[in-house]
Amino acid sequence: MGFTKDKIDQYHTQGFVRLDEPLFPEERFKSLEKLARTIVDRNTSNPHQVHVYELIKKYPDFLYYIFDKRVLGLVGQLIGPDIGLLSTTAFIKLPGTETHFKWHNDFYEDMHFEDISKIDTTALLIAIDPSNEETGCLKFIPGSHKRIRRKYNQPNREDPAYINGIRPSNHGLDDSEVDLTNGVVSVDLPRGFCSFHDIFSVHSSEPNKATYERILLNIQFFNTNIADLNLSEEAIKYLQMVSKKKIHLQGKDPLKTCFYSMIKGG
Ligand SMILES: O=C(O)CCC(=O)C(=O)O
Repeated sequence: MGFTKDKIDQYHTQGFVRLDEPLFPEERFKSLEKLARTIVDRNTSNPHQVHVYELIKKYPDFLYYIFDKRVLGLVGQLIGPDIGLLSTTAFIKLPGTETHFKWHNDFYEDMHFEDISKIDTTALLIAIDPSNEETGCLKFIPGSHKRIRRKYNQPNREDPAYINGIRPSNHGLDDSEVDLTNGVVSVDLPRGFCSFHDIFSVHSSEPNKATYERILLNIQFFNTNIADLNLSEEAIKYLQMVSKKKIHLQGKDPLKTCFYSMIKGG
């Protein structure tokens, strides 16, 4: 298993790519699916906005699948062999709800933005349920990962998503930041399939119109080999501070892991 050269080129040009085969053998996927289902019942206090952040803190068994050699092999093809874990989130869209995502990317301005944004990152999406037109699959704007600074709408404090502590991306990018002239690509994922996107890729998704729940796991990784990036001393100190308690997965670990807290709500 692995990406062909064309697929890797597509990832770098367009900012996203789908693996055209299931991520795991069926038995392994079934055990991941069973674990993923257990989180739904415990996290539905607001059925319209169901995101479970810091998944591995609450459900450490997910790590077993993240350390899988297939996963690390694919990540390595996209961002290199030195890999840290950035964030783990489950996105659940219950049937009959309005949960959806306006155009956004997964990185918001924070301290040392210029430095931090030089680090290669990728987000793995695993479809526990089919992610398609009916359930509201992700739509990407090809090439949008090449621009990193973007302006967001101001959060509306009356919005239930805001009250529920949801990340700023839910309020969506300012219209001036959404350029659809290159078209939009829907990435359809059958059950058990996966895709990767650069976390600067602009994407959105519609509500789930099916009669069943749709769970999508989003696992973000970063390249821990930052030695050649010429980061400022302040940024390195900052990264060292925030990375102490994070998880190193493979290869070099110059920072003793990651910059998770740079990503709001990760
Ligand atoms: O759950 C969805 O449909 C959207 C998820 C998303 O925006 C993301 O994974 O960054």
